[in-house]
Amino acid sequence: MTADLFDAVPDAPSQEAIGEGAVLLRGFARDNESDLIADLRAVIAQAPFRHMVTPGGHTMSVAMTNCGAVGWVTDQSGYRYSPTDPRTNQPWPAMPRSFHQLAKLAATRAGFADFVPDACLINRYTPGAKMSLHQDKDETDFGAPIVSVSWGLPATFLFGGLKRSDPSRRLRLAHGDVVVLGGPSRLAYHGIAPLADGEHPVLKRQRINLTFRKAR
Ligand code: MD3
Ligand code: FE
Repeated sequence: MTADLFDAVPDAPSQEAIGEGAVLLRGFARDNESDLIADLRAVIAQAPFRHMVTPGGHTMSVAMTNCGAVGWVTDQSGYRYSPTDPRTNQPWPAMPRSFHQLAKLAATRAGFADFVPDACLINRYTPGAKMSLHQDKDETDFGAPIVSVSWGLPATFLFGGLKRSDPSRRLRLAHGDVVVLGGPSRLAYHGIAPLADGEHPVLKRQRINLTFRKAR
């Protein structure tokens, strides 16, 4: 009877170990979300989302952009970090202070107080978009964690092991959830299942994921 009312009330932030060096901070990015989302809109006004092409020639279903000193790019010639947006050959937008602060606070909470991100990859999923199982290996220092922030529609996160064939756990990532991936989990295989349709009150029919990295 009152289920709808209760569903609209966010749970209190919580902290859960989901693997060795991996911490899920539910609701951690919900506090100052209107400032963060305003800063996100300014970044994407400068560097719009685009569908990049993999070295294998496939166009990704996830649209991407970046902010920070370097940004992750892929094209026919490979994956790499670039100081400039290949669309304009201009530097990527600076990382907003609000983003940097959020990433540092989350990393500190998970035991990585010296984390200094220099790259923030921004992924946009619309219904049906997915990210196949992969490892993040284009960075120089695997001792630094990756901090992931989710906003908008919920997604099923596939969290595997160090081998592609290891079984994956399925975890639901919802608006405001943050995951810190450090230690042995830093090189775990992971992906996102095809996004289910829905409508988020703020972000409508999309999911946005930020991943903060120390790329170089
Ligand atoms: C586990 N992004 O951008 S975030 C990516 O939701 C990426 O858009 C997904 O995978 C997304 O590379 C997943 C969670 C995540 C990020 C990095 C990881 C999980 C990870 C690195 C190692 C292990
Ligand atoms: Fe990844």
